[in-house]
Amino acid sequence: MSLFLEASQRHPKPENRKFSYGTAGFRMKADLLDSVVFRVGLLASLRSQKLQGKTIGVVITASHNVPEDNGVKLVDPMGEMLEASWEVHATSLANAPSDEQLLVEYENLISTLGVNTEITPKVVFARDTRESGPALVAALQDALAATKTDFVDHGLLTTPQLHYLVRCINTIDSEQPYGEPTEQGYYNKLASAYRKLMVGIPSNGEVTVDCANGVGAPKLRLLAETVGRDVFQCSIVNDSVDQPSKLNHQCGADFVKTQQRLPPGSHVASLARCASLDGDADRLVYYFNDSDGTFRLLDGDKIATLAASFIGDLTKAAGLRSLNIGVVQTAYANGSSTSYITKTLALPVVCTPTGVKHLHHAALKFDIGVYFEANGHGTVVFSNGALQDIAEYVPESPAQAAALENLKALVDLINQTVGDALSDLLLVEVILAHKRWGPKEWDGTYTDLPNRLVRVEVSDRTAFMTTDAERRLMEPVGVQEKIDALVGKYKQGRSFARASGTEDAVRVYSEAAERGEAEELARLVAEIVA
Ligand code: NG1
Ligand code: ZN
Repeated sequence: MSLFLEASQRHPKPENRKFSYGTAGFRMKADLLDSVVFRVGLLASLRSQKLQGKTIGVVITASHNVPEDNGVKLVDPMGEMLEASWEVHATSLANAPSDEQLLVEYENLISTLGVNTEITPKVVFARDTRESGPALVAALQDALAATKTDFVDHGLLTTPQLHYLVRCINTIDSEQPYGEPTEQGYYNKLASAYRKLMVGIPSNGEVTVDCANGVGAPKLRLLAETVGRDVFQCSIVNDSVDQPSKLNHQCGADFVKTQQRLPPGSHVASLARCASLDGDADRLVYYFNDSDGTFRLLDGDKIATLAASFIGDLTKAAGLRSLNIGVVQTAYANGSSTSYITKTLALPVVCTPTGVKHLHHAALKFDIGVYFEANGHGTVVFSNGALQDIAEYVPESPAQAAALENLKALVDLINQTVGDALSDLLLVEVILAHKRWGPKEWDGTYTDLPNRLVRVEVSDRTAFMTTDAERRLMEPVGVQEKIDALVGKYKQGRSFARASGTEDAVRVYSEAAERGEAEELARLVAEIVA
């Protein structure tokens, strides 16, 4: 085990730091991450051995955060987020105070988890465009070498591309291979599905895509080339990946969603479709400038409703009426979107705590589950039963046959492992083309209630304990009653407070019938919480 200790000594843990594997893995200032990434490498290797040598993924990214940050997270064999019960193991390895204690923790995990160390572990990894990426990759490789892990470095990839690769690798010899386990295989799968869906459908013209100056830019370019300009025209902006300080700066999905305005410097014609990705291309939002110049955001809720309505129509047209379709949201979903789904689309809605792993698992309970966070992270998942029904159904008319073919292509177009901005972009483009809708028609499906999200600095955010999918506070005692009394005074008022899982703050969300009221409600709830 001296190999282990020697390697660990090269990656000392910063003193007096407590790390925690949260909703986005570990995420912080990049210069604190070296030991954390090394230790995540150790855990990736153990997880692979525990799962009989299945391939585990590691992504080095801090998504929409500032360029100085970075992060690391694990991907499970089916391309899902790390199983929740292993998050504590990640946390305990990351916090071992010395190299020797790290070794003790590591061996402890081997025995308590019953890991067979004879099995050769397999890991694949990739990173985003941050400057700190290569050094962190070196720390990861050090851990993988020390544990004699077989690994493949996939260089720069979007987060969802790595999820795709992991699933492909682990299903290659199964009855349901997910796809060819290469980056080009990813483009080919999406492009071929997109082209099938666009047969006989007039193209909807160009979409302008802001790539947050991140990894999405070169990857979208490759995807667009594979799809072909005859059916997919996109203009790529904010693609300066060679200037790392520009990443997510005044652009990208998080900027557009939180600021509710165009990235400065964008010049778009009114009613032209625009979209923004985030720094690792797993979030997507759309927007446009209306004819009177007002900015209109088409966020994750609007993407979810668009997808759910299209898939609902398609399954009916294909004759697969028995498939149950549901939508999963979080408390941040605009109340108007929830009413639209339940009343107009007549589909069930489930609300889960924040964090896509919660949404993903809830979505798997439907035959077809559509899930999106309002910030644009989401996808659609098809159950095995639904996939089987779709594969085996014998259409009773040419119209049913055509719809069924489209449904099959849609299954391939959607990255079912995780929310994927590139796959979601093609999905939205297909649906708009089929419906012959511009952004205004899409926006017109329902009107968002005015809303406000504020960040409140508190002395101890762990004091804020929630229930009911984070919509109600149980602690500090008495706070929820005060919020309730306030909310009751506002027409269509709704507000909640919860501790952020990624920042040291409490977030307060509010909505109400009028803009001024939503803002006032947020301010007053923030005062209660502070
Ligand atoms: P926190 O910081 O727990 O609110 C944020 C986002 C989540 C999710 C995670 C992971 C909001 C309000 N919250 O979580 O939706 O994306 O980051 O990145 O957007
Ligand atoms: Zn992201």
